[in-house]
Amino acid sequence: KTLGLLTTDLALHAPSQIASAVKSRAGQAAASVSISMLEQHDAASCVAALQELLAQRVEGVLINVPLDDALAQQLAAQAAPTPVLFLDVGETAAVNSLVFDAMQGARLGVEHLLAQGHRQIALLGGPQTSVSARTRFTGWLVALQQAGLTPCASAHGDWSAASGYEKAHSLLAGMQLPDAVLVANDQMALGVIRACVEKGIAVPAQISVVGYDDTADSAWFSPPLTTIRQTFKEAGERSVDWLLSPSAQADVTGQTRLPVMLIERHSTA
Ligand code: IPT
Repeated sequence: KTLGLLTTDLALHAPSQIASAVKSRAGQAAASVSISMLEQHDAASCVAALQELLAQRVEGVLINVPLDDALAQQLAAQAAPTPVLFLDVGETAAVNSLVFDAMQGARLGVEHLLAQGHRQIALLGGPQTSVSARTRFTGWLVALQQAGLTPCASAHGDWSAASGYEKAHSLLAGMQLPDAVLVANDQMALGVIRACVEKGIAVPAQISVVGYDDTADSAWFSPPLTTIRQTFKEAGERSVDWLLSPSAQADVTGQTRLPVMLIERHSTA
């Protein structure tokens, strides 16, 4: 059996860890995985990449690309009757999906900082083209609002450590330093911590930093990163299991939401 994986940039840690889990699980089931990586997420690139995978007669396709509802639905229709499972779509997309609960993750990050007494909280979101980045950002805003707060500053990066570093310089440029920064992924948090070190700002004594992902390196950051864990291995394994199961052939669509958890390390206090 052969499965297809259509993925966003594998230079990013989260998608590469998902791809790794997909490969291993498929291997255990004696299935092979044909991987197609997209540099652009526009409709034409997605349609062409999916077409190439389907031409290889794959028996099911996993799509880990941030997609708005209409494009996700278009791709599912293009692949039919080959089953497709989406890993990065919103809850209103009429497709089969397995996603992490982004609202829960955002809330856990905010609640953790509030419990430590922080009130001046800055936000560093992911790219606004990504549905998950938008949901995390909205989740933070809502959770802050519920506590009667608005963010003292906000910015958006592109998920890379370099963008986290650059945006941190603007977030930390004001007269008054924030108490804390919520960052939409660990790679950007790495850049934020580096910017703090350069500015002589102690993490966590002067600023607490919360990441998002808990990719394999995050426990080795300096200081070890407090972050929201998404279980990428589980997501990869469950996706493969689903595609290889009879449920993938059934005509029902639905979203499975995996819970996330806060991992408290030493970048917050
Ligand atoms: C999401 C990661 O949280 C983020 O760090 C980035 O790598 C992004 O993927 C790339 O698309 S996880 C995704 C399954 C929502």
